[in-house]
Amino acid sequence: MSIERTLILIKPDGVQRGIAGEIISRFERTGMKIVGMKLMTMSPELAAKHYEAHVGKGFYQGLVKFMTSSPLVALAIEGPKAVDNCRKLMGKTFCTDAQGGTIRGDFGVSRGLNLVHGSDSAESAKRELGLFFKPEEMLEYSRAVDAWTWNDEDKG
Ligand code: DAT
Ligand code: MG
Repeated sequence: MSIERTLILIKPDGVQRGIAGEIISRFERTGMKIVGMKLMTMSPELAAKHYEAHVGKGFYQGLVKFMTSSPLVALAIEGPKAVDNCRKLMGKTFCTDAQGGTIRGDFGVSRGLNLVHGSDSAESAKRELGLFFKPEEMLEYSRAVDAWTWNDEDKG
């Protein structure tokens, strides 16, 4: 089964710059399904859990300060190979390195202010979705267009 769920965050810079909607649209227009969405401010405690793999790195404190400084939009997104597909749409970590056509390449110029987070593996996605969403906050629903968006072959 290759229908996956992944965590996407529109980071505080995306919300402050008024491009959260445009960024969400990049994911939405592929046909992937938004199954959870909320505007929230990340607490230091949540940031510590979310970024536990980066504790001790030189950029860690600045990263947590940035991520907790202002509201972000958290999304749970579902679709075939959603984890890798979302990473592909995001582009490389630093906007300066990200290809045109990607979110980071098209909307940003910074290293750290890179607009968007996406889980990097199925395991991270499971863990990170659990940090941001209660099970009942991720909805199961069908759309009339689903049958024209992905089919049994995509479900692997
Ligand atoms: P990604 O967000 O592409 O998964 P990551 O998980 O390696 O990248 O790092 C998490 C965030 O930390 C990243 O989006 C931006 C910031 N970051 C990573 N490496 C950095 C560095 N060398 N200098 C400044 N910020 C960095
Ligand atoms: Mg990462």
